[in-house]
Amino acid sequence: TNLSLFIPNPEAVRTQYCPVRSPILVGPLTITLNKPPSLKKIQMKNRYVTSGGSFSPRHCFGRYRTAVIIPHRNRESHLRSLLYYLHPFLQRQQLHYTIFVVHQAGNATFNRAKLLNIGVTEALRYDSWDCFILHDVDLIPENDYNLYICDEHYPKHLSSAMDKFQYSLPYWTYFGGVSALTPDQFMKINGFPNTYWGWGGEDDDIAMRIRLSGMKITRTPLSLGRYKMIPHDRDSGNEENSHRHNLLSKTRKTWREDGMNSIDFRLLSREKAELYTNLTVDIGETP
Ligand code: UD2
Ligand code: MN
Repeated sequence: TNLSLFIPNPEAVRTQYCPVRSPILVGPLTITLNKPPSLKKIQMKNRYVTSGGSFSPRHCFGRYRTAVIIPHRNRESHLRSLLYYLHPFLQRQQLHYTIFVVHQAGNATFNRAKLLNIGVTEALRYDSWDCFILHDVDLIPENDYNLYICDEHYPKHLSSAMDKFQYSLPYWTYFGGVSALTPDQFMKINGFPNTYWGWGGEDDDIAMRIRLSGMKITRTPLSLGRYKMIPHDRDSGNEENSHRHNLLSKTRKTWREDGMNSIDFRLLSREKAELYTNLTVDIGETP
């Protein structure tokens, strides 16, 4: 007899789509932010995550393909805390996902929105996605019913209730923190602005782009969109952007020319780390 016939093929059990609602969600999570765990420990707890920080549900076909994109520089301990909580969170949601970290090289002024545009550009080069999750490195979701999938109609704001704003919205059009856009929604607003260097304003520009392109913001309900922000000071190299009010007053004129159609950067490296795909980029500096 041919013994190989008796070797179970682990893929063979994957014959169906995962259910629309994952049966293994737990709801509210306890987040403790004392000492960030080591990468080794995070790897050991996430043995089905493959190189580059990717995962597919093992017993069903994932329905949703999600790319999580994290703008980053010099926040390694925050990144470890986020990976520690986010990998199990995304696996319980039965998503097909990859985590991308877009690392700004050099010491020039930080540019969060441009890094996110680059993350989307590179993620699309690598695979096709249903949804991009644009994610601050220091925000930990506190409820896994806050699904990391997109709304089919409108850009979605996921971090609607953060501890730093007493678990409510700081103002009505607020769009900072964590958001979810489909590739179509992202292209419809011409992506994010490339011209906001330093802290602040870029999130309001994005909110404005959404309105100017005829869409609305949808949000995770406040009871589920709860996040803890790891406490931190303002980073050096990310000083408050004093031009932001001036830039915002011109968004109506500039959004069609400044964004995905004008992006300019140099990809210095692309490595598959154990828990994420790292993109190191030279994005230039304030003109
Ligand atoms: C708020 C918004 C954020 C963004 C920012 C203004 C919240 C929770 N978030 O964040 O989405 O709109 O204001 O730009 O309100 N980063 C680095 N290294 C740096 C600097 C920034 O990795 O040196 C990344 C990191 O992912 C960080 C994000 O940029 O989470 C936003 O910077 P922040 O956390 O310093 O600003 P914050 O908390 O005021
Ligand atoms: Mn922060």
